[in-house]
Amino acid sequence: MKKLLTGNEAIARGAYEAGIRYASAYPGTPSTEILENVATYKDNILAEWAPNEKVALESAIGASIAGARSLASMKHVGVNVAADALFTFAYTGVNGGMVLITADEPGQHSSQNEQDNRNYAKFAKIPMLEPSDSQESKDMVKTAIEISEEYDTPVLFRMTTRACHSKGIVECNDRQDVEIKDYEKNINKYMTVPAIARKLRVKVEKRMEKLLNFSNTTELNYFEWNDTKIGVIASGTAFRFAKEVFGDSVSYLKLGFTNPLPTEKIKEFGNKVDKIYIIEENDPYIEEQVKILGFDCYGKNLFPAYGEMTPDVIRKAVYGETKETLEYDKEKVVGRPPTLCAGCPHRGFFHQLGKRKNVMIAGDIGCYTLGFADPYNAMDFNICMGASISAGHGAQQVFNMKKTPDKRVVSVMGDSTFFHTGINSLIDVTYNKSNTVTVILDNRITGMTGHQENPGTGYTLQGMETPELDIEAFVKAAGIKNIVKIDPNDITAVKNALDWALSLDEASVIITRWPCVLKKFSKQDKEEFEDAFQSKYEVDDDTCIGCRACVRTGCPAISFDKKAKKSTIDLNQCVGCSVCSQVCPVKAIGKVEA
Ligand SMILES: Cc1ncc(C[n+]2csc(CCOP(=O)(O)OP(=O)(O)O)c2C)c(N)n1
Repeated sequence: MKKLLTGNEAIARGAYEAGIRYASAYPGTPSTEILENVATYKDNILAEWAPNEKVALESAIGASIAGARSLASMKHVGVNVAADALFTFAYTGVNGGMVLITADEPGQHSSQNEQDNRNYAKFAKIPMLEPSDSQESKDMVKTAIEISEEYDTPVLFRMTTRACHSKGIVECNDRQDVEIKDYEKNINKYMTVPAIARKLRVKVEKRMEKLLNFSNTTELNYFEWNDTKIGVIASGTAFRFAKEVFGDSVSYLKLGFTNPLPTEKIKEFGNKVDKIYIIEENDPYIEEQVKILGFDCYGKNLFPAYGEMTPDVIRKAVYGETKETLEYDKEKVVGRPPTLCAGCPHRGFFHQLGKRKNVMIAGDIGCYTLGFADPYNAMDFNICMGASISAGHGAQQVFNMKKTPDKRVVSVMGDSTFFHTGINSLIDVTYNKSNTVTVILDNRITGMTGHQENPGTGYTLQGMETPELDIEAFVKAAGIKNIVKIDPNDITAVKNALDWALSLDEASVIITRWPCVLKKFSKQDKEEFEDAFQSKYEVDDDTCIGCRACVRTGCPAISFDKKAKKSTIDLNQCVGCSVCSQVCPVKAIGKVEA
């Protein structure tokens, strides 16, 4: 049976066919749809969202030790969060096969950094597979699980955005039904106290030697012989990009198994071709090995070490030219930077926070990161998920040290981010007697990555009802005494909450609670927000004085007619959050009459 699948859908199909029984992940572009698709195989695979990547990997590790084939998936930066577990699991090895999927982001389309996670395979000393298209994405999951069980090791499976999101025709097979293995207690394998771990450390080196032999013999690493003047060595989508540019005019060493790299195959290739191009995205991972083997090659001296290695990037580097594209009138194309949606509950809050002077605003990652942009300008920095509260705490301690008590830090964070790694940071705030203001922007969903359930929403990934964890209870348990819960669309409530929090010389938490406008309400939310969004708002032209206070809320439903000097609201976009009507100084914005 053939299907048209994205790489992420293909991985899910591969997990099904490979007899995987348990899968866990935390969402993050470009990996999110992997688990969303695995979750559709409800009869065969238990698929779960974990609160963060470390928990996801650890859960998959537990499932493997208990005997099931398992999978964890995450975006590249998620592996940083999970790395602690990964490095030691590399020592113990598996019972049921286990594959860790890392979805890297050359080009940083939706990420705060660009890191080459191939280095993790080398660093943790585990085998790595790199599919280049959807068919390989599906097939290699099975191969990864087989390698994992045969060599007793977790396997890193490296995807990139193009491999995750582009579609290809995939030949699908039946599921291989694999019994869950028996679990037997085995201290010498799984108890990584130093005396045992030292022995496991040696085992890891021996395993790498065997894997080197595998790398040199497996068909996952293959030659494509054409003219031998130029030889290209490439892995992942970079191989597809190279083929698009060079076609059959050069020879290739295509690498699908990339840790350890196949030294013998590289030597054979290097000795047969006149000139070697290493085409790889980001770090000189293959290039360094080729150079160690004594071959001169063109790598990062010719191709960039950052961004995507698209066909045009390769063409430009090799031939000094790019392919012609359609000409169009660039004046007519309007720039559309990302913006908070009309009716986004983060708007009212940032509209007010941006007005505060003498505050440092510690940001975090989510839709609310857009609070940094015009017209709010309400964020000073963001680092990684969970960092706003802890980095904010560190900054506040320094302001306090400098005896500038008026300089205050406000840390902002979404609900999913709070469950991800925010809780630990809040514990740090109380434990170390900080006086930061923390704002948890609870929009009842993991918004930025496309509405994934989280521990606060009352549902699991596979649609089961589950207890909705109470953010306020966590905040109290973390020792915070000053807590207020507000509707972020109520401008006065936001203003009062900020005044109150900034007047205290102790830590405080403001929880804003209002659902993301794009969210399909869950049962609980329907009851709580039943009356929300009942009416839309319009501008009365006669009363409007053209002051643009409503425009400065940054709502994309509002536009300003420069000639008439009046604002207008696009009723197709307006969802009735009412923020604009509250900021209008002359009450020109009112509910649309039914
Ligand atoms: C370690 C890590 N994992 C995942 C992501 C991807 N990611 C960015 S923001 C976000 C979720 C934000 O949800 P929430 O905190 O609820 O804020 P919202 O977008 O709903 O405002 C995720 C999963 C990331 N950047 N870093």
